[in-house]
Amino acid sequence: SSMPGGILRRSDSIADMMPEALRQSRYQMKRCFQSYVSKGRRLMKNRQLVEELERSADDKLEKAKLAEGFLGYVICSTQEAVVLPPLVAFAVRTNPGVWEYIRVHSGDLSVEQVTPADYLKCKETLFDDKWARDDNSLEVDFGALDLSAPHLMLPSSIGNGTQFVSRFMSSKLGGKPENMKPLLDYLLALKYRGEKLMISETLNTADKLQTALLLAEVFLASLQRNTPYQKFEQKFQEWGLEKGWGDTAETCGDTLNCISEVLQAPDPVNMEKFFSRVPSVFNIVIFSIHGYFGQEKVLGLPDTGGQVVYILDQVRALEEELLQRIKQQGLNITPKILVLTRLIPEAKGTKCNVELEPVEHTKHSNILRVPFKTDDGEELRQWVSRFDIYPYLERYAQDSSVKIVDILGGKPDLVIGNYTDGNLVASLLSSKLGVTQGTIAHALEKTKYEDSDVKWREMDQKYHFSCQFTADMIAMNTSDFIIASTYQEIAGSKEKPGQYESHYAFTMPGLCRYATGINVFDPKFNIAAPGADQSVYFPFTEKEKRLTELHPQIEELLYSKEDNDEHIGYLEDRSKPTIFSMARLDKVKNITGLVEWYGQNKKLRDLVNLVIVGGLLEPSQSKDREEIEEINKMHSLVNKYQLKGQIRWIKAQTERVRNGELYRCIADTRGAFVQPALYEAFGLTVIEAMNCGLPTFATNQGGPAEIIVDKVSGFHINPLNGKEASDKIAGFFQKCKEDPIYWNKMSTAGLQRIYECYTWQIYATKVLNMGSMYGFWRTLNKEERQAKQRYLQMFYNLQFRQLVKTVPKLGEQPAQPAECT
Ligand code: UDP
Ligand code: LCN
Repeated sequence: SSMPGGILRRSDSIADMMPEALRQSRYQMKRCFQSYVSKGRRLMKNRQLVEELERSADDKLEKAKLAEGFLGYVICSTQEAVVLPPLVAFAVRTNPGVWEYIRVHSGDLSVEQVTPADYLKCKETLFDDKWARDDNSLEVDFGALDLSAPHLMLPSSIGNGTQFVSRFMSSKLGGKPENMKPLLDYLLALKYRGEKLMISETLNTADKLQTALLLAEVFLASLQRNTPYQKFEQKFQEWGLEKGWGDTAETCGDTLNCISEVLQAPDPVNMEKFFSRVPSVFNIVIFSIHGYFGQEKVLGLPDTGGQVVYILDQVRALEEELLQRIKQQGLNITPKILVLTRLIPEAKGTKCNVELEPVEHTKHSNILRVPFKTDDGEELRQWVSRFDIYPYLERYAQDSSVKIVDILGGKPDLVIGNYTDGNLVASLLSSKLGVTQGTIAHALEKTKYEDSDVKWREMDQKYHFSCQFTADMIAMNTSDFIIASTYQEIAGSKEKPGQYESHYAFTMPGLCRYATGINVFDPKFNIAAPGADQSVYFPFTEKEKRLTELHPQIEELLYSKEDNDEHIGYLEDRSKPTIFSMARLDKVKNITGLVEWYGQNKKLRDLVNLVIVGGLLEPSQSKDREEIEEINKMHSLVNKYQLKGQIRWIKAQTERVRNGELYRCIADTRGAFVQPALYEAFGLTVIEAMNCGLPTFATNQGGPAEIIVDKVSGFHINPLNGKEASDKIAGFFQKCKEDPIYWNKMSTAGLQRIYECYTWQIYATKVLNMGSMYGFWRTLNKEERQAKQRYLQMFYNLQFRQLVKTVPKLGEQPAQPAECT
């Protein structure tokens, strides 16, 4: 019963198969388990478990046999194990999203399957024994309330929520005519500012609606396709059909046909089409609360990175798509999008102290800034780190909801949160106003810090993870849908759990045990990857669009010989191609890693120059502890490897239009972009570079591994193996030298990849479809949803509010150094 190849079906239980496997190599197994328990109580991670398993083999042959056998497979799939001699409890992850928990007795090798909660209790004993043994410790099980909610089955379908939902709805609405009632009710409820859309009250049964559709279809067939809606509006109304079907005979006919099909026998394709057509979303509110949120001079300020870029581009894309849809629906409605952030009176030269600011390149979208208030109702004047803002959020939600309703002239149709703070406020608002909610997390902090859940106490003073993880749990469970940028964000890879997945079952001893936190097989999960603004990041080959007026500045930035306060180092040989990287100078961005690889690789140094944009140039200029370390490291590497003449280090650049041209100027040298991060949630710079036609090497840890298909549309590099990474880059340039066409081939393939998968247009289409579809989905199973909502409200009140009280308000503590999102 061993598992060669390690393929396990979901139905195969490890607990069932393990005893037989243990019997097969009983002697080594005893030795292995002896070694596990010999060091006493402890938490073991995958690598340690595998090492000790290998050590228990007598020779190479046996080692190979062990590794290939079922037990080797189980140990390799074990993310972590809790050793409580004589027992060892394993958390085994056989596939993305699929976990099994077992307990093995090291003496008699008996095996028992345990629940996630039981596993967590074992784990807790290592950190808070008393709490772990208390029968009445707080245990939360959000899964217990999903009684009839359907779940996906296959790991490969995780993240395809809308597809699943449309399939499920088709089968639920089909069959008997009365099954169609929810959809009919949904249509009957559609309106804008009190004015009915699509159908009037008279069409209150599926039969009546079908008859009306039939009449209208026959009638439309007699018209010219481009006949404007106004010409037959009257006729439509006589049949009980209101505005919203289309702007011409053709679009109306199309929508009619689609809804007819759905009414007769719903199928997933028409179901999806139906929700992309139905006029249900006009006003959207997007929360991005912390940081400095603005359109200029904010990038590089603490807590302010890709999230700001993402949201501004997102708003532009959503507005464009909304306008197009509304026009096609034949409606005369102005959509509105509000980005809610906090107003910071001490704005440091940014516009973060301005209440209402139009979003550039949009017609109807604005940034609305609402201040945080102190207990005595005063405006909080200064910036607050994202780790410390919990005490202000509830009040913020109340204040902003009043303003929102005021500006929009009513409720929004959709609220989308970003990051923990934005998602929590979005949850409060969506519960209060009863509107559809979407969740986005550019990064979930829990996975960034090892064992930050079980060791929350140690970190709480600095990070307040007790608040953050609680808020994340509330938001994920309240939200109707979750937008992820990549699959790995949800469910990771074969080897590594995803960010959301790591919230499935976890515990914060002394605080709360999550028997089920969030399940990645829930159909609320969807992938919609962002793009890059294509008016800024376009291919270097589009000669007529190139910003040649910026070339003298860029020339100075890259090639002038003198150091100044913007750049240090210079490039001796301009004829070489350039490798380029740009990022905040955080540790995880690993820019110093890249510099070191370059320094150590003679071949690479012979072939190319290195240009870095990021951070500040002097440690004394920075307030961020991590950045200071990285700045010092940069200087010492430049000296150690004598890089002057081959490296140019330019400080952080905030003008994105010029940055776009900078990528292209690097492409002019037939260079490449390198993103060497130790981990990257998504990686906007990767798609910016690819959009400019710059061949790209990017980390295989996180989002970029999915954006790029290795050796096809760019290259993966392993940030933990600098030699291999730098050889791979050198190999590329060597090959380009021999075959210049190769460079162009990679450049084009990168662009092709972008156009197929990573554009804001694709994103906007997907997200608006989600808004519409989940808006209906949430009306199904109402009772069950309400019960869950009650549970969440109680949890918010009894748990979250108490935790918030542990966070000092500003002025009560020295500000903590923070890093950015
Ligand atoms: N960026 C910039 N100037 C810099 C460094 C970065 O304008 O000196 C921009 C970059 O072009 C990208 C964003 O900041 O649009 C960074 O997003 P990414 O997803 O790469 O990383 P994050 O900072 O969000 O972790
Ligand atoms: C935050 C990050 O850390 C990046 O990985 C993302 O690309 C960015 O937000 C936009 O989602």
